[in-house]
Amino acid sequence: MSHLSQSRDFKKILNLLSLTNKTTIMNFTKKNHELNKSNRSVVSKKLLVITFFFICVTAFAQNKNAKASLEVDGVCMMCKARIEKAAIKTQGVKTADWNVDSHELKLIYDDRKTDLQTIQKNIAEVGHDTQEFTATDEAYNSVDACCKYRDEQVVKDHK
Ligand SMILES: [Cu+2]
Repeated sequence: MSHLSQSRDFKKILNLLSLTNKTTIMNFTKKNHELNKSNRSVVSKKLLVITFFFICVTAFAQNKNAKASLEVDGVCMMCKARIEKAAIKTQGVKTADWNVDSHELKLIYDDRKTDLQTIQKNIAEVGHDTQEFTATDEAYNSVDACCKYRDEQVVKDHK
């Protein structure tokens, strides 16, 4: 009888012990989980910052094949040749295509080597007005008679 009760007590103690153990383990796991959670949020914050940084870098990264289109005044195929030559001569410009009807100049250029202002200045220098730069009278006068795009009669004649 006494042996049985002893054994029962022992079992109780064992049970109690294992219960305490379980709670400790559970608490430990919970803590760990919370720690993981907070760690994860720190990691995701870091990721967010890094991602944002890369977006900024990409946005401001220079483009060696930048595309642009601008308006350049002119009237004929001789103008086209002159405009495109002046554009291409600008270091960094890869392609230049001027449309005689729309007056649109399509460009592909390395924006590490040049910019639209430089390109337009060079075009204005050979006598053609661009979106932002007007050719000097001297430059304008240097173009052939059939290219005088500021002359209404010449423009009419080309239509
Ligand atoms: Cu012309």
